[in-house]
Amino acid sequence: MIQNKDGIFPAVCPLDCPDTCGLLLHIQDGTISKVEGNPGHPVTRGAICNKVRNMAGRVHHPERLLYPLRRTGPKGAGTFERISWEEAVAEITGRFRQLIAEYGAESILPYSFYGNMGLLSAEGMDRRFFHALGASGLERTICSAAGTAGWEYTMGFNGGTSPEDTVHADLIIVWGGNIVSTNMHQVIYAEEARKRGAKVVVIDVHRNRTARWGDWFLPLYPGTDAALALGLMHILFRDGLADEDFLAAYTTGHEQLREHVREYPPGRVAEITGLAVDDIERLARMYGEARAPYIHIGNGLQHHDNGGMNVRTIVCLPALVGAWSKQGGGAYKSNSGYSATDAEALRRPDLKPLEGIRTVNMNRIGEALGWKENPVKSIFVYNSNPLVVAPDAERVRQGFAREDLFTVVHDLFMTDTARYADIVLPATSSFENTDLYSSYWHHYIQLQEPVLEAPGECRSNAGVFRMLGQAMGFDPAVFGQTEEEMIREALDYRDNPYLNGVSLERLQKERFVKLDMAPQASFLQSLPTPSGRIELYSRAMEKDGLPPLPAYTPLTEGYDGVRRPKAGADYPLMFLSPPNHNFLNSTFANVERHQKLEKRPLLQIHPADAQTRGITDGAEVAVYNGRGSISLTASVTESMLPGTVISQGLWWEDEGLRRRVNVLTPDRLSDMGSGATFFSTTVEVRLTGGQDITADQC
Ligand SMILES: Nc1nc2c(c(=O)[nH]1)N[C@H]1C(S)=C(S)[C@@H](COP(=O)(O)OP(=O)(O)OC[C@H]3O[C@@H](n4cnc5c(=O)[nH]c(N)nc54)[C@H](O)[C@@H]3O)O[C@H]1N2
Ligand SMILES: Nc1nc2c(c(=O)[nH]1)N[C@H]1C(S)=C(S)[C@@H](COP(=O)(O)OP(=O)(O)OC[C@H]3O[C@@H](n4cnc5c(=O)[nH]c(N)nc54)[C@H](O)[C@@H]3O)O[C@H]1N2
Ligand code: SF4
Ligand SMILES: [Mo]
Repeated sequence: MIQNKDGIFPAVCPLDCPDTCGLLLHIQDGTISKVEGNPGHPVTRGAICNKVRNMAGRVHHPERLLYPLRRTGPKGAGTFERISWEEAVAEITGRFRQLIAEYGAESILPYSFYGNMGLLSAEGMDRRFFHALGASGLERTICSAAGTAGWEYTMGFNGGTSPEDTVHADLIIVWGGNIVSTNMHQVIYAEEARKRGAKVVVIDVHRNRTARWGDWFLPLYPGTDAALALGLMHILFRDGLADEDFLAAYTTGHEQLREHVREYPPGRVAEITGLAVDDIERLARMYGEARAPYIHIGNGLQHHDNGGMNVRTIVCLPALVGAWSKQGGGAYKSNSGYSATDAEALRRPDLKPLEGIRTVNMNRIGEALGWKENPVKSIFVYNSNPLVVAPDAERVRQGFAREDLFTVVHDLFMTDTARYADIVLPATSSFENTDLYSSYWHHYIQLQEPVLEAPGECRSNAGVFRMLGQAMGFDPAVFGQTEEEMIREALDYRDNPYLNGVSLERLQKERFVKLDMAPQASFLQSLPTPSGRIELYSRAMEKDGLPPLPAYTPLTEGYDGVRRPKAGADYPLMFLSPPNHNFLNSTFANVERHQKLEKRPLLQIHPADAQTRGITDGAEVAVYNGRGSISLTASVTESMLPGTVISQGLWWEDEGLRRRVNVLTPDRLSDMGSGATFFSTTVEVRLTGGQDITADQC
């Protein structure tokens, strides 16, 4: 029950961020007066980011949706009328029944991601509902699926070095991650390591905040990371810096790898990556001579055509030098494996009425909404804002504009996506619910209990799908479960020894409970790869039609086979669009305070590229390719490599302003894991003199 009183209450940050902070909410007269980091939380230690310090501005935003709405105007216009929950539920279940009778249940598609990371909000009643309905499945691969596949082929288990241990590393390589903005508590641990003498190396495609903080920044061309990792291996083997005992004890295929990396001498790697030979040599020596080198693998290098192989290749490095057996050494891409709960109990895939129900890849949503055969006739969006976050965004918008598509959007705000809905449902904020949170980085499980009264008629995801399940007449034993019952079932998971001792009772008392990390000590002895070892050579990859050894494959769009767009190409600039500091994906992009901090959507461009186009700092530019065009403000800066441009942050379209970066990004899938390839794209840029242009003019 809601405490409904003033005071200071523990809470959990619900956002899709590795740090999953423990918070303290100061509540006065039923509203949040202050948000601070919980000083008692062993990882948060009282520090939180600026985004969430301003969280009250989001939770109590005047534009929060409060009532169910029905569309009254054209799709996209944002005109709605208030309806009751009874009407909304009757309309949704009525339309679903009709569609099932006419087109089959697969014509209905859920679309969700981790707008709220709570297990019950993201993977609970919602999954049960769509399973029981027999709806199409969704491949939720928009974030880090490519890298997860690459990591798992190599390591088997979806987990690596423990965050707290990284204070013992003496070399920290931040590779394709902007952790100053995206994983601030790793920066705090790295600072502790630095005090003990560690060096921080940052490998990225532009001088981001993290590069400015690190000791040594190595700028390379997008999508060339695997070549660099292969070059480092070449030098490690060549110079006798490999740990032969470790290789013999814990890996497969090191002899084949040794032969293979002969093809990647520093000169060739320099040509591919744009780095200097001396820098490649120096980095290899630093890595080979470090006592406990640690690599943080970010998302930047995963959002590419070759994203899976980038991670697969980089994660061979710790094995080469035996870093896994040194405290603080090793690598991290995700630590989700340690905190895995009982997904089957929670999501109940057994409720599906049929085998072989089709799945739709969330990166291909634009295309899927255009399918003529077995068309998608209804889409139910929650925990996500696909019009802004999904690639090839203009095609996505066209799909959502289809008159015959019955669209439901459950959100806290009238997002760009919600404007296209037939029915909009108001969502609670996470602080109004009971939910369970695990981190994909640290090892603490946390419980959120409601500390705020839900405003208006807002309902949680669990509440909405429980109600819809009951209205559809689905099994009351499944759709009548309380949050507490679901949490208990999720935690009661014998297959994961790390969950040992984590219970609802303890969470209610202690708020955050550390996983039992004892099994990690024998991590190397029991890797769940086919061989039980780190697979430098992977037969599983071979079987799946992939190169069995780590490899460098150039990006596909417009490239010349090495790394540059082809000479004379229509779209000669590589375009990157990673997150910004003050938004969380597209969350906060509608909050004025956060907008002001980001000022405006920029296009960062190297002076040489700006000059040849007559572009000066602050000029309005059109950025375009075959998919569409957006308008940004140029920021001419040496932080970029020539031939690459970047726009950070997922801004909303917001009444016709054309600044959604995903208009330009491809919906191709990555080499493995069916992941997103947002950053493997090319564009051209030109001055607009403040005038808007249409896609046809490009
Ligand atoms: N402030 C803030 N924090 C966030 C988010 C946010 O939107 N804002 N989003 C959250 C989410 S969902 C995620 S997945 C994480 C993502 O956070 P990170 O793991 O930090 O990943 P990105 O920010 O996508 O990219 C990191 C860096 O990789 C660079 N990059 C792009 N291509 C390449 C390449 O080919 N090679 C190399 N070496 N670098 C490349 C990008 O330019 C960027 O500087 O952050 C989470 N935290
Ligand atoms: N160009 C480009 N595109 C990208 C990326 C990039 O780096 N570049 N990053 C990609 C990555 S890594 C990710 S993870 C995705 C993220 O994509 P999304 O998961 O769509 O993330 P958000 O944009 O934050 O949208 C989350 C939505 O969920 C809503 N929400 C929050 N809590 C709740 C709740 O309890 N219930 C309901 N019903 N709704 C809620 C929020 O208000 C918000 O509108 O974007 C991807 N898109
Ligand atoms: S967004 Fe990340 S750093 Fe900020 S409070 Fe939430 S979990 Fe902590
Ligand atoms: Mo993500």
